[in-house]
Amino acid sequence: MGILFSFEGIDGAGKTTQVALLADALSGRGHKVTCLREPGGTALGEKIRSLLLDKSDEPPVPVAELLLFAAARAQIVATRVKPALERGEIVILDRFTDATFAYQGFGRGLPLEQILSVEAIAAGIEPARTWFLDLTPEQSARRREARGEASDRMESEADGFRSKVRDGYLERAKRHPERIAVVDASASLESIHERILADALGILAA
Ligand code: T5A
Repeated sequence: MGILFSFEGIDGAGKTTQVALLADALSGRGHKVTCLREPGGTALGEKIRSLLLDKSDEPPVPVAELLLFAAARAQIVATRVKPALERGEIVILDRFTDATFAYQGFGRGLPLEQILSVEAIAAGIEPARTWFLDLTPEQSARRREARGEASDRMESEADGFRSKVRDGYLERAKRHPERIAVVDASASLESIHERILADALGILAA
């Protein structure tokens, strides 16, 4: 059986950058690594990603948003994540269930019991380690501005929304201290990577 890792954080925290660095480092040590992103990672999931992130005249209401993220998750877990784990691979997810807890639970204010029920249906598996890259909403806004790309529907939410999302992640980390490592995402790319790689290698060696 393989091993599942995930990265979390508010928009622009550096997840995609750190996923790539970790995947390269582990591949270079001879591991077979599969990287996937949520929402997306499957043909169906990429279509759902567009429904969720493209700006539209009729944005989904919070419950519809929750269920669309869950549908994309059910698909990727069944068709990509579990098969890769069964092949003995390391799977690295760019976002997973903690994102729903933080964004739909704290950001949108949906009841946490609903979030956890849907999580049990759509995912049913837990990473061995999750790195929550912790950045303030102000730092996130500066990074996203520096990148100069147009914002998607979720990124267009105000900083107040990201502040609630960050609180959600911190609450989730308190609930799962053995799984979720809180990493200061304002540190340098290299120092964050070194810390995460050391942690990952420790888990793989155990
Ligand atoms: N969502 C998702 C939910 O609401 N519920 C859910 O259940 C799920 C799964 C998905 C959106 O959907 C929401 C959350 C999101 O709003 P996404 O594509 O995962 O969107 O989105 P983002 O988080 O927006 O992805 P980003 O690419 O914007 O952010 P990353 O991946 O965290 O950041 P990254 O690596 O691209 O870096 C951002 C910039 O910062 C620089 C990078 O070079 C880049 O320019 N950077 C650093 N600069 C200085 N120091 C560092 N340490 C740096 N690390 C990165």
